Amino acid sequence: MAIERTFSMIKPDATKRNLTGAITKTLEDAGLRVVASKRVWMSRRQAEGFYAVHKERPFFDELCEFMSSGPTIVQVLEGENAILKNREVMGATNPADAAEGTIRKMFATSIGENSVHGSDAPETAAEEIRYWFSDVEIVG
Ligand code: RTP
Ligand code: MG
Repeated sequence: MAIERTFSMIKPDATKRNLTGAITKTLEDAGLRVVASKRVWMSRRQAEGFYAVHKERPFFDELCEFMSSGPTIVQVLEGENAILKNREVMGATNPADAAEGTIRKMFATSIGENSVHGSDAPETAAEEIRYWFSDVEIVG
């Protein structure tokens, strides 16, 4: 498996509880490398653009409200099989279903405020990285 890049976010519920370091360490301990990182307080409009794929879902408004309610850390992670590996380390969307040792099991408070985001496929990873980063901001 070749080295791959994925897009990750530490969501406002986690930055608010000062969990940026703990979550990043969990990602690093799993073999993922942070090759780009910045702290953003996204606007409602940026949240709606990022989550456009979910715009018909019943939780869309709540999700965009939450994601623009405080600071988020946006990151590019690199490693072998990075997309799947990151999804595994994150755990299930609903923390009640997440496996022991996953970020969402350890830190998430609800299905909505679930501490992290991670791309789900190579195409979405490329799109999501491009949404938040220019090439010069990614230093491998
Ligand atoms: P993500 O995209 O954030 O990595 O999470 P995911 O793939 O596990 O979940 P997805 O189905 O893509 O949903 C995106 C985000 O929307 C919020 N959500 N709320 N209230 C609800 O029922 C509900 N369902 C989803 C979560 O913040 C989820 O991560
Ligand atoms: Mg998703």
